[in-house]
Amino acid sequence: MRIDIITCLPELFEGPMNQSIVKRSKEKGLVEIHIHNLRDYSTDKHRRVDDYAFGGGAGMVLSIEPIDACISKLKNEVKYDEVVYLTPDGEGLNQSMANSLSLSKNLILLCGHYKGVDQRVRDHLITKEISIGDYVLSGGELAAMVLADSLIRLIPGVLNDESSALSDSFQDNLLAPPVYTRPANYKDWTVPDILISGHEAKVEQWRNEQALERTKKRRPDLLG
Ligand code: 6GU
Repeated sequence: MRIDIITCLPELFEGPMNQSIVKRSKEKGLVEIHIHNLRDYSTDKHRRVDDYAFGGGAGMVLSIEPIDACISKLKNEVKYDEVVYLTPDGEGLNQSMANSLSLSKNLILLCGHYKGVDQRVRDHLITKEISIGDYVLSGGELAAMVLADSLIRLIPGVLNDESSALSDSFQDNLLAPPVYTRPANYKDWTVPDILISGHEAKVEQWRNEQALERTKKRRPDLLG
């Protein structure tokens, strides 16, 4: 998978996109991430990428020209499955959306800032609008990283078997069951006997029950 991220704050991506699972997926050649500084596509002498809103009101709006210049350049080189705009009024990200987007070969993620982007960007250049939850972030960058991470870990070969994505919370509309590791007894806080029994089928059954119990208690909405 190739992910092209368009942002006014490219530095924000340096940490999160170069650690842990995302780092290893790049090293394995399974993922390419290209960060594009929107300012590099400004024709303004001060490299400005935003302007005042027509009709007035507080807050600057990202202009269409640098965004179109960047997206057009990328589209000349690569065929994209989706051009995604991260925005709080987009469709809510969930595991089933992540599963289907993880099958993409090439994606553009556009990070908005300030008061958003010129509506004509959304009308003519964007194919999908995604929000990561009902709260407002200062910009789309953290949301783009959340989305990228959720997709990358689903690519075959990115996770090893023991951390398989299939047992994650939400993957079958159930939260994940509790997990334990050594020591089996810490300050008399003990591990459920069944997990130490060596009885695989019973462990499996216990985990299913716990997952269902947790989901009922914490997220009954997932059970429908
Ligand atoms: Cl995608 N962007 C911003 N700025 N805030 C958000 C969001 C996105 N998703 C939830 N809040």
